[in-house]
Amino acid sequence: MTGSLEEARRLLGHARRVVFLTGAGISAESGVPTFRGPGGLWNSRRAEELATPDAFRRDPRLVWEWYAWRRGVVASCAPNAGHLSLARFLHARRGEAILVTQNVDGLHRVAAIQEAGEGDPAPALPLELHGSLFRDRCSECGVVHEPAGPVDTRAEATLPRCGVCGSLLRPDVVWFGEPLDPGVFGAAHRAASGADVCVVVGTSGLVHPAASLPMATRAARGSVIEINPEETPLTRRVAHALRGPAAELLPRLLEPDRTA
Ligand code: BV8
Ligand code: ZN
Repeated sequence: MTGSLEEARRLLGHARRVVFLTGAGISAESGVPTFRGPGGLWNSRRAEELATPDAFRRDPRLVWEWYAWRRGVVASCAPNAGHLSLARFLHARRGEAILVTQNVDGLHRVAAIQEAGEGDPAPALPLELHGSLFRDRCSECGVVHEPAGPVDTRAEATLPRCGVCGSLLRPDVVWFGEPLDPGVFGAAHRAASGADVCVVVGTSGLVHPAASLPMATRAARGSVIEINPEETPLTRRVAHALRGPAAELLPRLLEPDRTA
């Protein structure tokens, strides 16, 4: 694996344009449950049934109960060494490196702001393919709202409502069967198609269209580096599979001098 890490570092060192694609695995060491691993959120049938527009139409209270619980879990989590090292790399290589995430936990945003200090966090902010747990959106008129505080999920009547049209608010995330924001996915696909290297961190590579992004880099003759403790459907298509946890391997890949 060390050989692969050295070669991956060299590849990254020569790359003029880099895109990162992250999944739930990068937040695992921050204590955020993944979706499909042991104890994963989707393991209970509930989860996959709840992250759909039909579930929200049928029982908005139950769906909000699950998202309010997840907000509480994530609110107590902090970015780990993987998030922070990646944010420093994005700040240092501003304009040449772009971060795309499937995660809705907001931890990349926290890391970008933390590592920017007094500076502009923008170069390290992610393109959020699946939205954010910490924004609400009107289920009718689409207006986005900052959450006004903890959601009272005791009854449908106590759920948050839109300040513009009075309809129910929903979490501002992309559910299964819903299209991704075309502007966000378009920008992510352009970044992947134009990258010399795509670094895929902590994703099972099962959810589309996000999982197609590393192949867009390959189709444009770029190389893919994967960081994951396990093999995934992407593994056989990557140039370097770095087998291990992101909080350990990202700093060793991105900041060799700092982690020597
Ligand atoms: C779309 C937000 C089209 C919500 C999420 C049948 C019916 C309907 C749709 C489909 C269908 N078949 C296929 C589809 C398409 C579907 C899809 O891909 N389904 C899959 C499951 C088969 N996709 C969609 O529906 C998408 N929309 O296609 O729309 C369309 C077009 C036009 C008009 C109408 C419709 C929307 C997909 C978005 C769904 N929303 N999340 C919420 O969070 O509640 S997806 C959810 O999965 C999360 O966002 C998550 O990020 C994402 C992917 O999971 P991962 O991030 O990969 O996490 P996972 O747990 O799976 O894996 C963790 C990995 O980390 C593992 O590999 C593990 O080994 C590794 N790991 C563990 N520890 C560490 C680690 N790695 C590093 N370090 C560690 N320490
Ligand atoms: Zn509204």
